[in-house]
Amino acid sequence: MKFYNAMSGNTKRVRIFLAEKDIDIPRIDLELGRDTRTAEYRKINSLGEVPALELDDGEVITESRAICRYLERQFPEHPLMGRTPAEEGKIAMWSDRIHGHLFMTYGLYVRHTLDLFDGVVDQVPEFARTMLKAIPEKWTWLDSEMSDGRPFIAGKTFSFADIEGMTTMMIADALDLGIPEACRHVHAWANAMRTRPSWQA
Ligand SMILES: N[C@@H](CCC(=O)N[C@@H](CS)C(=O)NCC(=O)O)C(=O)O
Repeated sequence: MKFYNAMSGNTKRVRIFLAEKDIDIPRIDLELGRDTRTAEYRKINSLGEVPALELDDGEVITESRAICRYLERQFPEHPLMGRTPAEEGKIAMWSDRIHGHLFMTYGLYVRHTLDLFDGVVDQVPEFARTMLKAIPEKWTWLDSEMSDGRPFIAGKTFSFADIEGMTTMMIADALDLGIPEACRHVHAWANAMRTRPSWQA
């Protein structure tokens, strides 16, 4: 297998996943916006995006969340997506919520702001401002959800939902647009996530 990687939130999701599962896959490090936009790389992913996972038979899986789902099935030890139907449902629910409401709010802000994405999307500054404004209220929502004292986003055990949260934290740190001070439940969770060896992935 080969893992096509670069410095980005979507690749970080896969790197944390691999580290949590203790899986070692040969990695090809690309520079975002340069190597990802070559004709050669478009043969791997026609969208010119990372991450991508090339399997031993030459098949390629793209989209970070699909890659994680594949890895979960292929390497079932240290399950991160649930052991029972109820756990699976709960973890899928929370990972979708964190991805849709938190990660994508940052993601859309970045796409409509950074020079890197100028031309990739038609950047609309007004839309970027709307996303920026929404960030604190998204964390406040998560804080009220986590005020029940659960240690992890989907409940009692670390899961893919926490990886979605960690991926969002990475972007928040990079942009210096972090978790509001008042969100003490989220801060307690985030501080615990920063101590996990996979945070360095
Ligand atoms: N849905 C995809 C999104 C991947 C994506 O948007 N990757 C961006 C970086 S965050 C990329 O590779 N961009 C390449 C470029 O702009 O040249 C996933 O989850 O993997």
